[in-house]
Amino acid sequence: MMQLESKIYVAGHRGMVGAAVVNRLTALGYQNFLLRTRSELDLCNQAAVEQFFNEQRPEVVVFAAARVGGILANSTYPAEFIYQNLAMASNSIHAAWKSGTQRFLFLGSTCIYPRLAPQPIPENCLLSSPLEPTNEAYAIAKIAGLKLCEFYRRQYGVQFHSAMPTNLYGPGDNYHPQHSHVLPGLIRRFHDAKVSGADSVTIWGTGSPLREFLHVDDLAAGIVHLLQLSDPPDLVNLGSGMEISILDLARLVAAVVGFPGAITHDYSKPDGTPRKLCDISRIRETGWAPRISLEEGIRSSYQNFLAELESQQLRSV
Ligand code: GFB
Repeated sequence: MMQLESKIYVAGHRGMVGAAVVNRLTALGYQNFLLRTRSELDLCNQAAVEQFFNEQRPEVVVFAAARVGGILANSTYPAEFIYQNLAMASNSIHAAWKSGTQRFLFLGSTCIYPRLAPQPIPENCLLSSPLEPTNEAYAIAKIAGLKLCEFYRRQYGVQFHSAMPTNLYGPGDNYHPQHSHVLPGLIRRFHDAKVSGADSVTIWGTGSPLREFLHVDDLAAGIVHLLQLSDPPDLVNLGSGMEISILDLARLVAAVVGFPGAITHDYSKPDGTPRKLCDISRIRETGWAPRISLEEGIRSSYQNFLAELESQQLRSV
């Protein structure tokens, strides 16, 4: 089990998820972090990863490093999404096992589940039918990662396990107009429209797909909670348990930002999977529950966005 003095490697600590995990652990008194930026350690480079693990020997790893993006980035760059995510996962999981890491928490995404999975999505429907095509590349890499953990745990008795977060948002999100996920994409678009005095804002697709959103601080609490379990599940969903249509989400963002105009549609953009609500009963049974409501989370995210914009720290890649 993780102790206050455990040597903890948070892979991807500069990203939205990794940064939230480091903050949460720090607030709880953990201090012994191993952190490497991408330029210091390229997780796609097997030799460099093996050297890092051999020299540093982390006891606990939280694997929040990934090539991520919204629906358009996923469907435009499938080669990068599958290759980079597969390489990072297999290099790190294997090197961690070889160097004696006892605990490894791998983070995936609920897009690993079939496109037409039963709703809410239970963990046991993994690999039961075809994936959503817009994010198949990312999903395949993440499925490989969670299976690596499962098989190393089964064969070698190490505590390697996985969590599948639903769509995330929060401080440090990526606000790129094309590459981002829907929530930061809409915050940026409605904000720009308000500032420029535009009459309308265009959202992608029909607006009818249903999505579930989890604030990254709730996710970080869930991750730390999982790390503190003595016998964590191999695979567990981490979500809010609530869903909203993309059109209603757009209306909510418009209200928070204070944009009074109309909402129009760009039907040339993909809708993606029609519905993606995860079943969170497994994590709830272990004693974790989300706390931040969507409206509250969007309000604080808009404040973060304004502060990041003001200080020229806004991520847009
Ligand atoms: O968040 P998003 O890009 O990802 O899109 P997915 C969610 C929905 O919002 C889709 C619509 O139906 C989009 O068509 N949408 C409307 C927009 N306006 C916008 C906009 O301005 N930007 C974006 N991005 N979407 C991703 C996967 O799927 O979810 C990843 O591709 C990952 O692999 C991630 O799993 C969590 O929920 O469709």
